[in-house]
Amino acid sequence: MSSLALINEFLGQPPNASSHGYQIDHILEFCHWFMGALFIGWSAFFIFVLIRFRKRRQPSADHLGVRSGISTHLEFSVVLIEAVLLLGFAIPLWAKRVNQFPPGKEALVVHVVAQQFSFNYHLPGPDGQFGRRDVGFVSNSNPLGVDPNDPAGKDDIVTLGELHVPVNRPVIAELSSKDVIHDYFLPAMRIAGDAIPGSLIPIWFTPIKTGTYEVICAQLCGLGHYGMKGTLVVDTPADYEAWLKERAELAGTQSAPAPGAPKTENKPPQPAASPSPGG
Ligand SMILES: [Cu+2]
Repeated sequence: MSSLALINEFLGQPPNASSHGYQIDHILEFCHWFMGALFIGWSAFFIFVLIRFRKRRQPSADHLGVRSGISTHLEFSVVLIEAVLLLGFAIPLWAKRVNQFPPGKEALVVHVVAQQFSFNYHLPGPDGQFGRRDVGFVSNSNPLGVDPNDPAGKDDIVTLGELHVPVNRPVIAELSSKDVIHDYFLPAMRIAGDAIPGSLIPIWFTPIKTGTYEVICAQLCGLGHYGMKGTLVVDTPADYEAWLKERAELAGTQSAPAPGAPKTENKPPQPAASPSPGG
């Protein structure tokens, strides 16, 4: 990291923990320095104008205005730099993020379902298949409405507020919402995406450092918006398997017990996922 990159840290950006994040950081770094230069330049110009065109020196208005071409050249260069930033860096990077998804088999696919005021996670469980979801099955104990009669959904894992992923494996998060527009934002992964009711919006990232990271909602979605803060835990593959196993054992206990599965009947309906009081 060059000393120029310290500007991101100075402005409060958490360290990057994803494989593509450094590209985002380079653009942010450049933008921050560029905006800093513009701020100083325009401020200096403003002060110059205040002094140069003060009333004592300029008692009557000059209707001809500016005669030098400096300001035109300056403004043209600013537009040029901004165009290069947008067309040369921002749009190509964005296009890469939305067009070049990792193959589904290689990636971990997780459904992120936002609601006021938390993020629910739906994982396919050991069989690798998501169970069907229907709004008709939604209840307190089955927040995502996983169909209890669908065999693919029997081992599905549903968690609230906390997601575990293995390090160095691409993660595809499919975002949707149960109520209003939210925005699933992983600052350390340098990725965010809107969760919009009626839409399924995929985003992807590859975590490269184990640790616990912040998940926040980046759309002001209601009074309990602040309470949507959650955690993303990037595990070593062994730790991730252990978490998955633990969750898989609890799976099925959150949906209404189907006939033929009496073992789960007396278990508490929701795993101890410690939902934070949304507010
Ligand atoms: Cu929200």
